[in-house]
Amino acid sequence: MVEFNKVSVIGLGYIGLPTAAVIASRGINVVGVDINQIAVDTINKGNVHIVEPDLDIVVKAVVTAKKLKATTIAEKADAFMIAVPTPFIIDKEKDEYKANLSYIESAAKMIAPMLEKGNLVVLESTSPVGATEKLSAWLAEARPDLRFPQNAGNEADINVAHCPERVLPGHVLRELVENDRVIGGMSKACSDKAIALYKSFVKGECLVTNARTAEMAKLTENSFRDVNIAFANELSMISNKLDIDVWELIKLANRHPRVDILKPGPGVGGHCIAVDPWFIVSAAPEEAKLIRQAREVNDAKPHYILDQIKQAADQFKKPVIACLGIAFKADIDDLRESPALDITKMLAESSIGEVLVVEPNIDKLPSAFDGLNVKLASVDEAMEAANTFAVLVDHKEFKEMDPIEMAKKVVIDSRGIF
Ligand code: SAJ
Repeated sequence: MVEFNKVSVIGLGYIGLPTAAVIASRGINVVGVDINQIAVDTINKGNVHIVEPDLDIVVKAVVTAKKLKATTIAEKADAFMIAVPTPFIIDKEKDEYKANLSYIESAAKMIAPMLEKGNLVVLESTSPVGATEKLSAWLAEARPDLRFPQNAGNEADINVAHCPERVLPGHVLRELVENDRVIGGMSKACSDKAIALYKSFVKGECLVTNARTAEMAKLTENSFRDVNIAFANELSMISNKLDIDVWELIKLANRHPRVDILKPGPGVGGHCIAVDPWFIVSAAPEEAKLIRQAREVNDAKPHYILDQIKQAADQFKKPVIACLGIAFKADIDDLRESPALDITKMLAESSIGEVLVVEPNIDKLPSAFDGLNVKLASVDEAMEAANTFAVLVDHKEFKEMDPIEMAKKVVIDSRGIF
């Protein structure tokens, strides 16, 4: 059994920090590395710079126990786990979407001087197919004195594997431990070593494959969701045209034992599902027709909902529109890549009337609304002042609103809660 006395996690964000904290809680020494000095200082004080339930408690415990420390400079370790962002770059002229691997390249350059024979390097970041091979090539370029799996296979001095993260924001600590993991080594030895690392903190099964399949598995999971949400979104627009209640329709269709339609909404937000399918499309544009079309359907949905809200508000002399929710999904405060926020902003920019933002998870409007005629309001204030309601997020506070009172208002309900 391989022993890991010290693990280094590169990138202390939404995935890296919880992963570092969970491994440290198993008694392994963990060094977290991040270029953000403020994040590093915050963690070393036992605090967190990201919002995730219970993460603060675990980080405080492992920092106090001296099992986790953060730094801006890489150190030697037995295993390195890379959890840096892999955003995509849009070339609007060429209509091309490409993955930006520069953070992985920087991480490779940072850890390469620290590598020693027997070390394991795992890429956790969601990546296009081939990224793990690229990572290994960057490491090999910086360390010609060591043997890497692309040339030495099982005999390599350094083992390299891909193990994509697949945790759901809001449930990260539980899913990190309970979810099954796909582990794709660049050789059998690489996979074996990576399994030993993950077995130290994962209760789910560790499923072995090669690096390319592991990369594609993660992209496939998120594309599956995207395509299926697009199907629901398309159904909602068809139903609207044919005067059918899409929620009733889906409920009925889902009573078929082999049908399970997802929920329509105002579009797809977050940093994963709306991004990852493009990695497949850009790698195989001729073949990935359905995946591209799904992205386009989901990206068009906010504009469709915006038009519906505008039409509804237009019947009033003085429209006062309450936008219920601007987060990217229910019961979180995360506003990044949020279709609800985009719709609210476009609505405010259209100057059609007064816009009230009802978002129980924040206490200050984000800078996206600077200079616009938008106010943050409570549910009660909105019920008092607004004549038009746009339900953009299915937060629990909205589900508790009085349906009889709501029936008296003009409501565009993109989440089907009323
Ligand atoms: N949404 C719908 N209808 C649905 C389900 C979701 O419109 O039926 C919308 C949500 O409102 C939201 C977006 O899709 O705007 C994404 O929400 P989500 O909860 O489905 O997923 P994320 O982005 O929070 O996390 C996903 C997860 N992937 C899958 O469920 C396949 C998570 O497991 C991944 O780890 C994460 O992406 C990631 O990092 O890739």
